[in-house]
Order: sequence, then C-alpha cells, then structure tokens
Amino acid sequence: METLEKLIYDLYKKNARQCTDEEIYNALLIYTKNQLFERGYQDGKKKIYYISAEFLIGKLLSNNLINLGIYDDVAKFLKENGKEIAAIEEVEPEPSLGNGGLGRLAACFLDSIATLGLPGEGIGLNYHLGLFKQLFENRLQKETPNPWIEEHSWLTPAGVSYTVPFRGFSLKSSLYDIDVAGYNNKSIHLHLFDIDLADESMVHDGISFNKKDILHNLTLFLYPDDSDDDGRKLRIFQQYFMVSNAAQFILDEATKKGCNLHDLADYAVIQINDTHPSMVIPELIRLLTERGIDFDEAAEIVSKVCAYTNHTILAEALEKWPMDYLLDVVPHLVPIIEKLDEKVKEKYPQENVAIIDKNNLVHMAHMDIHYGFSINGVAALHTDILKTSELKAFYDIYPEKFNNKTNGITFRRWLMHCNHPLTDYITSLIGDEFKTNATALENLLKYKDDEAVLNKLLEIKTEAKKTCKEFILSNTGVEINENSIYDIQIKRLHEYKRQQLNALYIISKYLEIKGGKKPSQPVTFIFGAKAAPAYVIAKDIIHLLLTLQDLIKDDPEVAPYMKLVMVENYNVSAAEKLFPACDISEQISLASKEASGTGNMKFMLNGAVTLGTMDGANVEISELVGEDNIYIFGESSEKVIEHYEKADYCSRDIYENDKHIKECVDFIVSEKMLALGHKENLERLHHELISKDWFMTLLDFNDYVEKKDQALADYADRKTWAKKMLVNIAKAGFFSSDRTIEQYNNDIWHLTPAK
Ligand code: GL7
Repeated sequence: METLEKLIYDLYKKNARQCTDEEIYNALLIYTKNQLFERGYQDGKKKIYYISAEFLIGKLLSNNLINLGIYDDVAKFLKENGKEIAAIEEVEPEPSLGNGGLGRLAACFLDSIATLGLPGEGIGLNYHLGLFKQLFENRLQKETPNPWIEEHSWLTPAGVSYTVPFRGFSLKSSLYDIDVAGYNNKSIHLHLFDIDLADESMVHDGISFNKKDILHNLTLFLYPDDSDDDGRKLRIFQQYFMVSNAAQFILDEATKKGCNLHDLADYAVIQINDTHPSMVIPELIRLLTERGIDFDEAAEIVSKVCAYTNHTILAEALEKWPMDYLLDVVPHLVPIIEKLDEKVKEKYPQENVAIIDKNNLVHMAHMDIHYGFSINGVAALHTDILKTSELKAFYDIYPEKFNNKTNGITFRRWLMHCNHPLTDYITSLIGDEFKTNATALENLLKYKDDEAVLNKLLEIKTEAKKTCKEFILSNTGVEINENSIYDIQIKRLHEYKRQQLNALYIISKYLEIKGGKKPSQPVTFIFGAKAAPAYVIAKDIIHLLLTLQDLIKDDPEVAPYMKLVMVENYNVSAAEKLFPACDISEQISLASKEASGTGNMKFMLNGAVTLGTMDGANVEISELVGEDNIYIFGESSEKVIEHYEKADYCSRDIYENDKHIKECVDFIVSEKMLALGHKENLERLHHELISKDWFMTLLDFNDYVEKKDQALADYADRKTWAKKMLVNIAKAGFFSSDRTIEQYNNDIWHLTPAK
C-alpha cells in the first residue's frame, strides 16, 4: 500500500487519515486505473466483439479491487486510517448505461471474458444521462436525468475517432474506454463511443429534449422515448452510430494484425446482443465493398463473423423499422438491405422469413438470422420456444444455427463483492476453489444436516437483513422489521413480470388481517422497478404499489404484521444490498414470457428460496435444487402458448366467477385506495385487469396464493428452511457466467484463451 500512500500524499499533501472520503475515492480511482493499465490487456489474433446498446456495469471500484486481488489490503489500509471502504464506495456515482437484465448480462459477460483470458471487447455508447433516474412524487414515477460522468471517472479517452455518415451530414465520434478487470487476470476494454457536442443543457421538464437535434442529443439518453416518429428515428441514429463505429474499429484492428479482409472471420467474431446492433451487418458489407470486395463475397464474409442472441419473444423488442425511416437516416444502407432481402426471397419466398415485409418494414432479427452463423436463446425453455414456435420458420431452414446458452452471472460481483460475510464463511468451509470453479460450491452439500453450519447461514442472513433495513430506511424513509420475512421482487416493471400479481396477493393478505386473521410471522414485501416512461399501465402498477405502501404503513391494525416498500431508483447498487437480504425470491412471470431472468440466479446464490413459475431459467433452477427447495406454481408455458393461439383466455370470466379474486381486484378502486391514490391511474389498471389482462394474472392467482402461503408458513421451521438455503447456494454454480462464456466460446466464438 506504499504506492497508494505516496499517491495520496502527492495529490493532497496530507495523509489518508486527514483526507475526505471524496479525496480517498479519487486517489483510489487513479491508483486502480494505474494498476489495471500496468497489468495489461488480453490480446490474440481473433477477438470477440460484444456489441450492445447497454452495459449495466454498476459501480466499479470494489469490483476492480477484488479482481485485482487487492481488496482486502486496501480495506485494511483504509481501516488503519480511520476510513470504511463501504463509505468510500458511496462516493462513486453508478454509471447509468443500462436498463435491465440484458444490460447487466452484458456486464457480467465482460467480467467473465476477461477472467477466462479471452481476447475481447465490449462496444457500446457513452450515454451522458443514462436511462433516467426514478423519483417518486405524489406516488407516481417521475423521470429525471441520471448524470454520472464526473471530471475524474473510469472513462479514459482513447484518442480514436471515426466519421459516421448520415443523410445530408456526418458525425465525428470520440472513443472512451473503461477497463474491465479479469479476476486474477488481465483486463479487456469496454469501448464507448460518443459525440463531441453532446449538450446536456437542452434537457428540460424531466427528460424532455429536442429529438431532432442529433448533433447535440445523440448520446444523451439510453432508449429515448420512441412514442413518436422523431423518437424512433433518434433510436436509429443511435444504433447506426454505434455499429458504424464498431465496424470501422473492428476492420482497423483486424487489418493492423494482417487481415486481408477476405479472412476477417479469422480475426473477428461479433456477438449481436438483441437486435439493437443488427445494422452492423449491412454496415460491414458497405465498408467491405468500399474496400474492393464484391457484394456477394462481402455478404458471405459477414455471415461468418456475426452471431445473434435473442433475449425475448415479446414482439415489442423484435425491432422492425419502417423503410422510410431508414431512407431518412441511413439511405446508404437501404440498397444493401434490399439486396440482402432479394437474395433471401430467391431462396425462401415465404413471407414469414422475409427481411422486408409487404408493409415495407425491415425485420432486424430476420436479417440477423439469415446473415449470421449462430442464433441463441438465453435459457433452455426459451431456446425451445424459439425453435418450436416464435422462430420456427427459421429453425426449419437453419436448424444447425440454433443453440442455447443459458444465462449466467458473475460471482465476483454477485457473491464476493455484495456478500462478504457469506463469501468468507463459504471459504472457511470449502476453501476458495469456488471463486474460479463455481461448481465447487456443491461441496457445501456435505453440510446439509450440520446444525452449526445451518445456524451460521441464518445468522449471516439476519445480518444482511439488518444492513438492508438501513438501506431501505435511507432510501424510502420506511422502517422495516429485520425479524420479518423479506419477500423481494426487483426487476424492470412489466406486465409480463406480474408485479400486479404480487400486489393482489398483498391486498388479499391485507384483507385477511383486517378480517382478524393475523399471520404467525410478519412479512415485508419489497419491490424495486423502473417503468419505461411511455408505458402507461406499468406506471399505474407503480402507483398501485406506492399507494398500498402508504395505506398499510398507516394502518396500525396491519402494519405490525406486514409492510410493503418500494425502493426508489432501483439500480445495481440497490440490488447489491437487496440480494443478500432476501428470504423469498419472486420470479412470477407468465410462463413462456421471461426469456431467462438473471435476478433469480443472484437470489439463489445468496441463499434465497425461489417462488416462481416454470419460466425462463426458473426451470433449470428447479431441476437443480429439486422440488423440496423451490416453490413452483402456475400454468405451464405450453398451456399459456395454447391460450394465446386459441385466444380463449378471458379474465372477466375468472373475475366474475371467483368471489375472492373479485374482492381483491375491486379493492384497487375501493374507497380506501381512492382516498390516497389517483382515480385515473387506479381505475385504468382495474379496467385493464378485468377486460384485458394480457399476461393472465388472474389465471394464476389462486395457485400463487396457495404456494406463497406455503412458503411463508415453511419459513417458521428455521432448520428446514436453512437447509433449503444451503442447497440453493450449493447448486448455484451452474449459473456462473464463466460457464456461460465458456459455452459461447466452445460453440460459437472459438477463441484461444491466454494461459
Ligand atoms: C431480457 C429478458 O427479458 C430476460 O429474461 C433475460 O434474462 C435478459 C438477458 O438475457 O434479457 N430481454 C430484454 O429485452 N431485457 C431483458 O432483461 C431487457
């Protein structure tokens, strides 16, 4: 720590003890960046370029210290100087470069790519104001900018710039790099492209801004509002800016290493993360033909370089751009896309696999599948659904391209960083092999009946709940009971994830308590979720939750037995406090709709027990832990898909024929609720549930109530519960992103890891 001490003195002419937390943070930032630089970067002839609209990387200081292997030394040094590393961590702003699981997955993947010694890079955009910062005002979500870039930050200007052509003008880019450290290994780069003239001052009234002013707005926000033409076009501007920079960068790197462009596939493999980066296909073809390669060969080269990951079957996320938009923004890509489409239509004339459909919409995923060599889903069930229903027409043509890569999470952040006490205890029991070989966690199983071990797990959980209680108090102002059961649902807000189902359960409990039936153990229901700014019903669900929160909190008959709290501005930092503290993990999406989920894995790893449907990776979790260690409910994905095909689901029938369901649903617009909440929001949501309920909340309600009551009752038997916790932790190894990345590499990328 001598160099750190010296650095602090050089910077501030005082020693660590006399510095503020801000000064220590800045010194550590410089110190860590230097360490990363000195360690060097993964390199090799062929590289993986992971292109993604989002990288939800979270705060970086502690994670970098862990991966550099100096966390304990730094923490000790700080302690000796009267500082707490946890307080220093609070100084760091969280980079706001992502939205949900897809972006967090990309961040976990970079950690694993570096850790496994694979040459690779992430490529994305440097959004100055992030997705948005969520505030609650009047029990409603309010969006405000989320600035995170400070004078000193993890970003390093790379001195790289390209020109990106648009219709009638072009834009110069600047590249900023963030180092992503491998665990006990070299780093890789996250490359974030930016414009030079981004003007944050144009944002007013929350997150409004002039959507046409591309020169100044291109990198302000991730996923700008796309409810009008200008917003949708702005997304195309962003996507093309991202992939044109990426393509130019990749070709530059390859040619510097001796690539003659014909052999590009020996130098580069591109993973297209969802459809946002799909225009990299025509862009690479454009650049290759500009450099003298004929069109057909260029298309063939690109087809050997690009692989596509599908993250959802929800139609809204399978982007289809009107040709007119493309003509307006990137007219030079249009003839290329048309040629690609013609080639497809010559071989496969059926409409459902066309790139350009009869309404002149360009299907980005279709282009990826025809002109990529691999397409993967993100959990076993999801990949099956792609093959047998959503993308069946493509699977019939290209069965060999389809493969599954079940998602994973990096244990460095989601165990070692966010849960030091559990990590240390596991290490004391089974050594630290699990840090590099996650399946070694199974060695814990031999303690399954060891009372001392089970008690210690419970003790660690209680401590985490206390820490979380402090966080919740400072975030929401609500004081929760650390001796209550923590039942947690944290994820984006979407009707398919069914936060509304959880809310209806809470209503039914509330009514039970009011009717005199007191639960034997108090429960705290914790939520965290951002809703897309233009998603009206999702915001109504937030309003419902915030209204219920106050109703319960202020009712002395109910408050001792249950609480509801909704964390404001749920993000990675909040997640790190919530996962370790959870008892019951809510994974209650409508079966078939959650492609994988990754929060489910983080909960399990931290000793929570899942209450969930047979959806996404829950299916694999349930196979691994066995039925005694998970609570499964709800309609199967086959049945759900059948309901959609037959269009025979009618929520009103259920509502009218089930007294209890009707009572709970109607409570949303009861006098008590309307006295606190807004009539418009609550009535709209009530109406939605009865007349539409696209994601079949009422269908699964009774089964959900039964299984959740069971889980809450089982909690009382502490020893049996602790055993469930232990089995969940022990079986979580499969969900390490190191395993996922190894599979991507073996099956798709074929890179040589550094020794
Ligand atoms: C998502 C899926 O909804 C989620 O189930 C999956 O775990 C994640 C990563 O593969 O991708 N798809 C998507 O569009 N978002 C997701 O989180 C935002």
